[in-house]
Amino acid sequence: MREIVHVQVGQCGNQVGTQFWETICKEHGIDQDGKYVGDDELQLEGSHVYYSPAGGSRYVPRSIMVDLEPATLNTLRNSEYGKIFKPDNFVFGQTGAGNNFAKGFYTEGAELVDQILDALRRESENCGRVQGFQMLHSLGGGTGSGMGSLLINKIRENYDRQIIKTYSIVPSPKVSNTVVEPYNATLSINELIETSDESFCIDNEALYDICYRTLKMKSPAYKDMNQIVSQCMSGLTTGLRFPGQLNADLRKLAVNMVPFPRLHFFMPGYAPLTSPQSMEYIDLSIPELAQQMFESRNMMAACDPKSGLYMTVAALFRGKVSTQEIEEQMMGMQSKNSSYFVDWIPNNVKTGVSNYSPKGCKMSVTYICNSTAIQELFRRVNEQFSAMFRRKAFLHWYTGEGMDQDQFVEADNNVKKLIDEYQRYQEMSADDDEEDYEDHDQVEEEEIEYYDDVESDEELTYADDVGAQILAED
Ligand SMILES: Nc1nc2c(ncn2[C@@H]2O[C@H](COP(=O)(O)OP(=O)(O)OP(=O)(O)O)[C@@H](O)[C@H]2O)c(=O)[nH]1
Ligand SMILES: [Mg+2]
Repeated sequence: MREIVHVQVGQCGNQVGTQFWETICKEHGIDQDGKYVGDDELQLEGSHVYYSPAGGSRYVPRSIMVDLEPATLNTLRNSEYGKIFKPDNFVFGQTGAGNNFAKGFYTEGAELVDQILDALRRESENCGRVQGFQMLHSLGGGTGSGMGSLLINKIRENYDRQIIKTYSIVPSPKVSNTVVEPYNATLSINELIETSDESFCIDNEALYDICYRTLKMKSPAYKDMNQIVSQCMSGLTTGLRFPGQLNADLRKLAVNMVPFPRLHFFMPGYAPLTSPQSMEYIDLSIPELAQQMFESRNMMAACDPKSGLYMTVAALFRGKVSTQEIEEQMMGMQSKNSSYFVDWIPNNVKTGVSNYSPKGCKMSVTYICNSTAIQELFRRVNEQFSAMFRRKAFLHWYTGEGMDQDQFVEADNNVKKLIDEYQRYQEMSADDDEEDYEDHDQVEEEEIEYYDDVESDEELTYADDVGAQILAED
């Protein structure tokens, strides 16, 4: 198993990251000083994927912590596991990106990016052979979205053979009041479409609903939501960190999960989702887990999988469970739900088992879905984007940092095209012949109503017209 370099960017990236590292340290038996205190040799076998061995038998997370302001990183440094990180790997600015993608991508972020790349280079040079990079960031914040995107582009430029995977936290008005987040999210999704190989969409809207509805929390805080994300990320990385067959490296995951290069946005899911208080009252069983897997309330993206079709699914069960029973249950669930799977990818559900169970839970399942239902998430962000962009609201903050309005048009078109691609594969059937596909291509291209890539002036006229129309109606 080859090494992974992890980068966490911005407030969200670092807050979620803090909990992710705490969770996996506990699984690997690594204490707050980086010392091994475990009792099972399995814990260390794959630990080099995420940890570098250091002097005095210490294990150091191969993690780079980045923000454009110092506060969040100071909190991280002083947290329970703060001392475990390498001090040189904290890279920060002073000003923040003020919720502005443009500051993260073009101005403030651009000034800091070389320092981050140096840290990345140092880490990669210390590895035998890096398999890839993983980034944890929000799509709503200026640093997470803007500098996160810039960094991914730079990593791609410098390391063209390695896999880039992102855990991208999608903004929701249920959780944040910052109005420009749909702009930041759209601009960064535009970059992720082209540059990342695998993006796990972790949606604050879904996390909020899970806390509020399933876990019955009255006012969920980030800490509660991040607890769920870290459980899920621990599950998503189990195949990389512990011996096993399923998704044992980042490239295998991409090869099995991504049927078309642009469609690499995954909906992760996790079961059981139970409040710690009720955990001891439920009798966990494999049928129960397999049942929960197909429910929308267990998805980390606020999309109903039954509104679309699964193209590919990978499910990893953890715990001392019977492989045969899992195979049987999964076969049963698939045949019962066969109408929710595309019929043109045979055997599109992969299942694996890791005997090492998560802390505090007898068994669990984490699964990755590449489903056409994810278009719901992109549609939601796109509608919020369009409502503001139609009136050019808040645009001056971005053009003030040197961005051009055409970049918004381009990003919006790219997201619309992505939505359309998901829709198109949802409608496709194994019986369509090849000619149909070609026709389909053309029809789709004509049908979509993109913003034109027009000169700024013409674009303005369009917006004015809309404004005028609304005024007239009033
Ligand atoms: N789940 C989760 N979401 C968070 C957390 N902190 C912030 N967010 C979300 O992230 C978005 C805001 O981005 P931040 O990460 O705070 O911003 P940043 O990357 O630091 O960028 P700037 O502060 O604008 O420079 C909003 O959508 C928040 O709801 C967190 O700890 N957990
Ligand atoms: Mg911040």
